[in-house]
Amino acid sequence: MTVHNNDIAAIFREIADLLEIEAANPFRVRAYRNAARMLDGSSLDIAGLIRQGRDLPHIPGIGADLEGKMREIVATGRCQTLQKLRREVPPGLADLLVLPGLGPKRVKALYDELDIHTTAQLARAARDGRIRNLPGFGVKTEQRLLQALAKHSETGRRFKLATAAEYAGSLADYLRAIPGVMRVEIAGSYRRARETVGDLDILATAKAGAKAIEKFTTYDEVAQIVASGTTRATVILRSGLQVDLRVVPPASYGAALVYFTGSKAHNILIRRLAQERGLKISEYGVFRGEKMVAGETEESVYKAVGLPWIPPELREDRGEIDAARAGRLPRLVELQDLRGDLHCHTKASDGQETIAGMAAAARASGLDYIAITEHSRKVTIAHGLDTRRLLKQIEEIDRFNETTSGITILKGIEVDILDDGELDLPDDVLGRLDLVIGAVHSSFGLSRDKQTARIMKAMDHPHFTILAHPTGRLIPDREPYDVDMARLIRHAKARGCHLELNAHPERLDLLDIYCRQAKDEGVLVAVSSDAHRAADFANLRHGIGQARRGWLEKGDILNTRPLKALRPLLRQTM
Ligand code: DGT
Ligand code: CA
Ligand code: CA
Repeated sequence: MTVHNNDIAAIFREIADLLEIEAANPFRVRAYRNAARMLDGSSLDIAGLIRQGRDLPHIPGIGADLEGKMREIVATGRCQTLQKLRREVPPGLADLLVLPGLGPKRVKALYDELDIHTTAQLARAARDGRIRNLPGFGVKTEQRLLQALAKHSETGRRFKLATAAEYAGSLADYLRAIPGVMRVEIAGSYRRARETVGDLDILATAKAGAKAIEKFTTYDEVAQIVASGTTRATVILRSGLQVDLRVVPPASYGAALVYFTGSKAHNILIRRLAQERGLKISEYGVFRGEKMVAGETEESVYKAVGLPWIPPELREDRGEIDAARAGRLPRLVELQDLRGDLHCHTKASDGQETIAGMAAAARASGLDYIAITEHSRKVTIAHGLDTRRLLKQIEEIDRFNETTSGITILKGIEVDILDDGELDLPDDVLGRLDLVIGAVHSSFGLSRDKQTARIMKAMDHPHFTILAHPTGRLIPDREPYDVDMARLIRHAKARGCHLELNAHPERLDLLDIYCRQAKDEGVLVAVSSDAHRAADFANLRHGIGQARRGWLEKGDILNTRPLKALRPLLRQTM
């Protein structure tokens, strides 16, 4: 039984939810949530270490009790504590928690006061106007719940790319190890690096296809076999993730890869190009009459329709065909192009590591510099820094740089942009830093005009360097706030500041379409990890995926610069 970090995190999160519905001790609830957050998105393979009988590194917040539960989950796939809670809490209540705006306290109130324990009951009560009278709810909440319920039923469940990657990685390894299997590639939205995926589409070539399919359906994470034949099968994993596998002959591999990588809109354009040339294109190959003229590689398929190979991240019908035909496809940025990371936290605010710990991890990831950018004082839950503590950290970093070679630490801050567009720390201390990242962490509901004006005013600040996670979206819980991004991009250009592409799996913000607008306006994008622990530098690869979806090249990214070329770019040009 293979258990992933994400599985343990999901169990801890469910325990926390159910405990909270039971009004358990808040510290206990928080311990489970913190542990879940630590596990989620961390690239340290906790389950693997436990399986191999190795000691776990000391993880802040994970004591003997939680470690014991992790061992239990890895060994058995279950957790007694959760089983017990599930018996105690009415079924269905936990399902309500996935709706944005519904935390455990509200779910408990809905249950206690109105006997609501399913989404259907909730929808009915909201339509009847019965929710608004509950203490702490109101008309606005009721309307938001109705919207959330509508969206919930139409989109179903999508997986964050980083979460899907956990499952995809071990499944692909498993498939590659099956005797007779030759090639395995994960296609679909996953290969296009979309921020969420609806399901995994896996393509394989194999000597004995039926045998490979049988092995696939008996993978130990399979919870349900939806369909199974000699060349294809569909299963649902325990995590709820659906996986389609198709086994194709090697001669069709390229054609099948183009087809199943999509997007659908891209495929339709390719098919039209083929028709114009008297060709027929399908997942089996490119045909002139009965004769197959291409299909073994993707290159051969694109060549048959008169195009160079197009990187998967561009295959969204956003002008990639015209660019390819004109020989103007971008040379997309790659992970190895990054020289540094401009957004990291340490223990001084809400991170887990010391400065030295983060520096060592960054160096091990091949980076030459990182910026330490703690939260500012307004973010009290993240233990944000005031002037005094920031000055202390500045000294600490100076000392570190004097005594350490191989990596340089830049002094920064993730300063809150206040409601009125002012920054949360005084000018003189900001002026002593190498860079200032401005971030919106409050008042997401401002009108478009106010939000835009607020952020533009922050950019006017002489020390402002980079706008953090520019739309504020959190996948799947928070939509981007309403802001005129085109104006922000033009303003950034005018002020000589930059936009961040935050690589945290829940953010991937700047969004791809805005990356491209930034590039068109000549505004540089900083692909940053927002690392809170050593393992988080691994998230940079998802940021690069998003940057590639935004057509960004090495030169469009701020932190592909060597330190010397970077420094002048951190000062506003005025
Ligand atoms: P997802 O799973 O919702 O994140 O998005 P995709 O793009 O992975 O979509 P999926 O899994 O439904 O199908 C995988 C690929 O198969 C899709 O990107 C393109 C191709 N495909 C699926 N259905 C059609 C179709 O009706 N026509 C064409 N031309 N291609 C299709
Ligand atoms: Ca898919
Ligand atoms: Ca699919």
